[in-house]
Amino acid sequence: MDSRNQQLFERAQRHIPGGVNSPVRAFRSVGGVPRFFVEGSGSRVTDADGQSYLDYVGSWGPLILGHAHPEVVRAVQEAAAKGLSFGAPTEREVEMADLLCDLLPSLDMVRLVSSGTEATMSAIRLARGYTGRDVLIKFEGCYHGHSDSLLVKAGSGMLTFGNPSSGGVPADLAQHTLVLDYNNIGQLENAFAEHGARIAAVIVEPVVGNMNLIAPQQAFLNAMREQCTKHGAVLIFDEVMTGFRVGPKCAQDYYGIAPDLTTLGKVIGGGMPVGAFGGRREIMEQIAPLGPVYQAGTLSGNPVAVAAGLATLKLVQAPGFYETLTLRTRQLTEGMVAAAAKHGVAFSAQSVGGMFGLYFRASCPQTYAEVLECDKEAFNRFFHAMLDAGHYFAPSAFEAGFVSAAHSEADIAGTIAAADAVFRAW
Ligand code: KE4
Repeated sequence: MDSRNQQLFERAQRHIPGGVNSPVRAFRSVGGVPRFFVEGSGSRVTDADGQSYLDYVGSWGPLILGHAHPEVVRAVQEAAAKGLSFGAPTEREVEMADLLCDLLPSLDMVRLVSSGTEATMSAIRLARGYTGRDVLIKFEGCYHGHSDSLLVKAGSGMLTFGNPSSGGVPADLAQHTLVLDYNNIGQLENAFAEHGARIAAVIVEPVVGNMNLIAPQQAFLNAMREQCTKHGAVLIFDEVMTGFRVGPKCAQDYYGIAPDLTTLGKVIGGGMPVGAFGGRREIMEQIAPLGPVYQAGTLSGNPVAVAAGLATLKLVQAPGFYETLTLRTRQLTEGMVAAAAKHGVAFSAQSVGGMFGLYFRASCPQTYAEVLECDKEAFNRFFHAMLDAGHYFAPSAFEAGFVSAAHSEADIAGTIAAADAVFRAW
């Protein structure tokens, strides 16, 4: 008899492409049947077959407090009882804007949207409108959502402009995107030397979470800041994933870099659809209705979603929140590294704040090329062995993982013990 997950997956594929509403959920990278979740509570989720898992995906980052935090749920219920949406300003959006600008010194102004994709798409249009330039620099392996200018892969040869990495993206749009190598300072400086006057913006994940986790070299971020300042390009920190995940004031504070624009999402919605872009006043004042760069959204600043985000952002500001989250995450990665070493498995791992990377490679990769050296089949084998043991990791070797404040020391120890058993049987 097929499992309930299998039955649901077969049914889902009739009317939903691939049976999922976002590709990574389909388990195509790891194989097998995706789990259909019916409930989450704290550090755990339960699937349609009643199987419970310790959750290290957390909806890809938003659930930093764990699932169904009572104060977040209550905030949503109270807001919903007063109306789901107005398409008009509400005090809660003003509270959110004030809070974000108070927490992030680089934000003079901020605009709320409904997803990270909308945030980065809008920030790129704004940077192009503000500078009057077209060229965008991004880095191979970084993901910033699915707007056309970002679905671009490196052109052949060095410093050549991009080609579409997705169907439906016009070549003459992709050609405005220059795709460089993450942590490669020389290449970045050469690109500015050659094209500086045409570069509207650089968009970067200050800690990469979309080619597995890659930590930046401080000199790389410093060079990026210097080059953007020197050439009048807009530095966009895409903090959709790192925002309030790596620390109380995001990656920009963690690495001491003030971007010109910041994009946010995930944690600032606490599991509900909220994104944001913000930054220097002189740039943000180019956005409609003040300026010539158009951007809009029916549900932007939705009061129910913002209520979840506000409740989440208030709770993560509690004294010691990030110290504990960082400690738990480090305990997880160090425990798994020790277990793999004990059993002679080529494995490495690292964490930044509440996010982590696991690699079937002897040392942590620092570049996209080194990520590609990781043993993907080994990861897939590990993924399924841990899934069967009740520990749910991202269903792809090219994704970061996340710990929540709801993960107890016992949870972390349990996952390490499960990994030890998997490595022992390797
Ligand atoms: P959304 O449009 O998915 O809300 O955000 C896009 C985005 C932008 N910037 C960064 C740094 C991101 O990580 C994301 C989305 N992250 C993926 C996880 N790799 C979301 C999961 C998915 O696509 O289903």
